[in-house]
Amino acid sequence: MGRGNVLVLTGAGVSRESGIATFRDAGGVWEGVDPMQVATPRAFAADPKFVWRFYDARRAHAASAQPNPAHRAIAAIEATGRPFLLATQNVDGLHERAGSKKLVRLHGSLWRVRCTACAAEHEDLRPKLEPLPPHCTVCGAMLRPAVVWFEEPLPMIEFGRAQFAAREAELVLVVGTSSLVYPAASLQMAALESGAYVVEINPETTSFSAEANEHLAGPAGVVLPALLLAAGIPMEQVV
Ligand code: BV8
Ligand code: ZN
Repeated sequence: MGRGNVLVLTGAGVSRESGIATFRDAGGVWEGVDPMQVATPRAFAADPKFVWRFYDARRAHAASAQPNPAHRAIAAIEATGRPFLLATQNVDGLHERAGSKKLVRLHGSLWRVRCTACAAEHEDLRPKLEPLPPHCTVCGAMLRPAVVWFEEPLPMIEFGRAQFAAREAELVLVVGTSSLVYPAASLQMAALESGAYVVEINPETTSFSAEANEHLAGPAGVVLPALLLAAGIPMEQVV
């Protein structure tokens, strides 16, 4: 304790106020489509074009969305210069666009593609990819979205950094996640066990709410700027 390290863990709820649907709420992504049909290695092997269409639509949607006050508040905490890490499950790139730099992407990114054969990985910021599925310029094999699907392991270095930060943190903010998807949801538990003060920010109660030291009920884009105001952290200086 007294280390001053801050870890922020985020999920889809943080982008809700940017107009991006969450996964498991009413009207969420998984209401219209079964995750097992689009977000598993098996689904991709069975119908790559169908899976690519799903991700292409999400790329187009994310490209037209803007970061909201929650993303900006998180970037402003980092900008104070205290020991900080953001570990996000989001793949939409809005944290980066709000100015967050010290971040790990636990579930990859919509804006990166990876070769299914030679493992070449690169950034691709085009909102729409034509024709689908895209192919590798190095070896000609099919490209896949560089996101983590169900039944796939999380990127080891990123998850390791988040685990380390969870054990070192004095304060952890768990923002906009249902805390249902593992191993990401194990991070807030590890932080609690190491003695961090863990605050959940979510308009709804979740499977984690009873464990958290505090639950601040409200939208992230309202609660986070209010917390910064109370802490005397300016929102404007970022980017
Ligand atoms: C693995 C990325 C092993 C791509 C996603 C049974 C028990 C425990 C675990 C398992 C189990 N059965 C299977 C598993 C494992 C599985 C898992 O956890 N399943 C759960 C669902 C039961 N996990 C895995 O498969 C992981 N891999 O275990 O690998 C392994 C090891 C070695 C070798 C090989 C394999 C991989 C998981 C990664 C899945 N990837 N997607 C893409 O996006 O398409 S999952 C998906 O859920 C999302 O992408 C997201 O990243 C993730 C988390 O969701 P949330 O962000 O929390 O979103 P959700 O909709 O759930 O909640 C939104 C919240 O926001 C709500 O609480 C809402 O109230 C709140 N909210 C709304 N508005 C606001 C708000 N909050 C604040 N402000 C607002 N305005
Ligand atoms: Zn290749």
